[in-house]
Amino acid sequence: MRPINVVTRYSLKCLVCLMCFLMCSACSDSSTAPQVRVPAFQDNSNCVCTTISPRGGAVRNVSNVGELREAVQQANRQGNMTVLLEDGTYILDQMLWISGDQVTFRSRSGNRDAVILRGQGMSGSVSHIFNVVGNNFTAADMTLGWVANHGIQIHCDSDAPLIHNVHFVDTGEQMLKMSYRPGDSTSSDDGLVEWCVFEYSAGIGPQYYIGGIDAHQAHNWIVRHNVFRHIRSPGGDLAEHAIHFWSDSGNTLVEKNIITNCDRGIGFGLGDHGHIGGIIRNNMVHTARDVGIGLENARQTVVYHNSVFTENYANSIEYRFSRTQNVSIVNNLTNAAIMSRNGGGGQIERNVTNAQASWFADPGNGDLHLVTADPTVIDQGLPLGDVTQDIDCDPRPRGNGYDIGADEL
Ligand SMILES: [Ca+2]
Ligand SMILES: [Ca+2]
Ligand SMILES: [Ca+2]
Repeated sequence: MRPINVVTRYSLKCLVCLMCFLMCSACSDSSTAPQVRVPAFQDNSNCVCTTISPRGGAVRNVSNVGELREAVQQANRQGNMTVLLEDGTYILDQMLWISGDQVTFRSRSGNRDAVILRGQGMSGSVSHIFNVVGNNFTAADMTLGWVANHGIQIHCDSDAPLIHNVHFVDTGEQMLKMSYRPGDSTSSDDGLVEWCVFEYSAGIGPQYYIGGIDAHQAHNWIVRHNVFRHIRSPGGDLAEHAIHFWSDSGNTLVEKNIITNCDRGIGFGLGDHGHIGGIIRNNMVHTARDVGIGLENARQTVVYHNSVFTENYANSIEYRFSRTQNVSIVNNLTNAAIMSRNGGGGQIERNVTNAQASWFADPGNGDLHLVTADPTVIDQGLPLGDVTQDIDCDPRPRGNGYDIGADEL
């Protein structure tokens, strides 16, 4: 289970070729026992939210909705443009449709709380803030939401978006959506979502058809260092996961996120709409009604070093359905079971599933840092060469070995 290579976000296209090669190799090599193929995401993200570098192109400053709309029109005509928003609240009366390539929206101050883009509320007439069909879209350092559908929608084949330090609030459906069209095989590839907060201000969502990140047919996305709060359905049906990649999505990296008080945590696949490859590691997940990490028809996925605190449900991690094969679930710390359902198969090793609330700093708010050095947890993990940090970017291993779960003491 050594990493195959050193790969960064900027060489993900090489990774696609590599994964292609590996998948083909795995399929054609029927003479040996199946092995989990670990994708080559290096474990080197930085636990400091740094300002993104200028994206290039023309720069236009805006300070009101009229100027913002004019800037969008210019950006869609010419592409390659940065729109800097002055501090203030921008109340939209319709969504912003982004068709230009290489278009960036960010606050000039860099203060996420000081630039607010909002619609007319979750039952209002504004469907989105950003509805994106261009490539290389960037949104950074702002707050957005109070819309009927999605805060940001990325359409299929809109590649390499960057969503950085954005606070999503109160959307009528999923907060960040990567959509696909049935019969259209194009995909949104190489996206990065980092240092964002996704939450419902009332502590609960407006209906069940909500979620944090909902991605269909998306490939090579990275979701890291984000916080998800209160993504919960008010009724009997469950909300979608805080982070959900499905409908033939693949090679997703989900790491160092904190999820708290959500119905479901992290999902790869759902029912027949599966997922291939990918890594879920070093996350802290607290769910209030259902599974913390769910693999459904997800194959060749690794789930390493997560801490999961599950309330009102029997399983912290599930691997489910017959096409869930060759998954590896190792060194996770949970308070409920790790369970195969409906024929899911995998390598399940060195997990601790009887964690007590008292072991964690503040489990009801998703802080699953260890406050107790339980001897079944400390230094008891299986050595994994491709996990070199914990959720805090503390180096692993420390002491005499790898600590189970997301936190190395
Ligand atoms: Ca694409
Ligand atoms: Ca240790
Ligand atoms: Ca730590």
